[in-house]
Amino acid sequence: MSDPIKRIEQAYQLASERYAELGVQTDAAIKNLASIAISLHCWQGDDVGGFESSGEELGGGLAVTGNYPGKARTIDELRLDLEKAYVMIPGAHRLNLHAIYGEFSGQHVERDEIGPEHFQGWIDWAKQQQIGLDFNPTFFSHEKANDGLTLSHPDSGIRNFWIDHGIASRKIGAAMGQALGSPCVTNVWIPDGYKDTPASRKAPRERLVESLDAMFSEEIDPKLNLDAVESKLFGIGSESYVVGSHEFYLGYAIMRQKLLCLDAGHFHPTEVISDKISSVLNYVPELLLHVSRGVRWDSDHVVTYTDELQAIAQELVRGEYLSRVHIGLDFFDASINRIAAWVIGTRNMIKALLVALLEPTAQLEQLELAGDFTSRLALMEEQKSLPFGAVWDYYCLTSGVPTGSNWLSELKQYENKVLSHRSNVSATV
Ligand code: RNT
Ligand code: ZN
Repeated sequence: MSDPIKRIEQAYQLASERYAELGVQTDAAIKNLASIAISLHCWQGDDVGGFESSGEELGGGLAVTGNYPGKARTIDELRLDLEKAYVMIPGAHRLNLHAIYGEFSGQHVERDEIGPEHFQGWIDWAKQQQIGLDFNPTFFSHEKANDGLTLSHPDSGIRNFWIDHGIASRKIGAAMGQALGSPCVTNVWIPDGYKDTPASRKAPRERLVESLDAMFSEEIDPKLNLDAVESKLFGIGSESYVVGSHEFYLGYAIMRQKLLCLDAGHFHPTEVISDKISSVLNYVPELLLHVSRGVRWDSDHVVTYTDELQAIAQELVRGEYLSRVHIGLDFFDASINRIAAWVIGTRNMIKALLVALLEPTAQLEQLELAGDFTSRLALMEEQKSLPFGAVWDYYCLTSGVPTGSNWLSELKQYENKVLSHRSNVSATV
């Protein structure tokens, strides 16, 4: 039994029999799992820097800490790093791009002038990698966002500039969706808010509704582009008031039938998005998730295998919501190897989905309906020690990606060969 492949296969066989006793088919779970795409966020690769020539500092109240060497400095480096991440993650996934990651060839292209041509290289690369693309207009790291207001700005010139950026971004999303044959989710997050108590909470919100309506006025085929809106509780510099709060966007998404984006780090610390999914899906057509991990505040830590991550995955599987929920990741950690951050976070998300797919949900629901809460609790607890690790290893093995922590040594080699030769430019501490 020293052959590691054989060991994984045998362990899987035993696990499969164990799950079958509960009426769960591991093969079916694996097959379902393979069809779920996770959208990896490009911005973990370079600390939300992007490739505009203006060299604006990270804004919008976003902060990346750490100065781990090897940050991607060019689009080619970022693609190389992403390719490295994808081969360590089982399944077929997506990439989530921000507008500042266009290929501007050293030219200054204003945000309201960007077009699909600046993302042709990404589209070609995505085709070759066989991944779908998602998109985000960038309403931060820009002189016109420096006072912390964009789409809700009192100055109509500034508002219109950002509306035009949003319009341009939706066209890029549609071009991506068209070229790749899979709808692009274009997500709108703006940093707008006030550090201190506002005199009017009302006016910026009324302006934001108008700006969003103007931005979304052109109908776009949902087969090409889907619009999402993302709320936040507070940010650095917007501690007292955020224009796009949860209630604001929940109402907007319901009223205009847009996708609502729930970011796991954007709520009160004891509030969880796993409990919101089955509520809001009664009213909005689809959801986008920004799976993240807040630590004390919206600190965007790498996604780990937490109770909340498991609860999110359970909700998606139990509610049969997978076709209506787009799963994206959103964290930025510059204190560890940036590719490892992608790999750890994404593998955890997939692992949580696998465990949810291995749950004997029907049985639990029957117990619940019968009022047998003792058995419900007992079975839920027993499940926590079922051999899902053996199924996970087998899934990695048959997907042709490293099993267990074997990906780490591969990544260390890449770090020595490639990352360590990159000069540590503009590290943020
Ligand atoms: C910010 C939002 C937003 C960003 C990305 C970079 O609080 O979570 O989603 O993280 O757009
Ligand atoms: Zn987010």
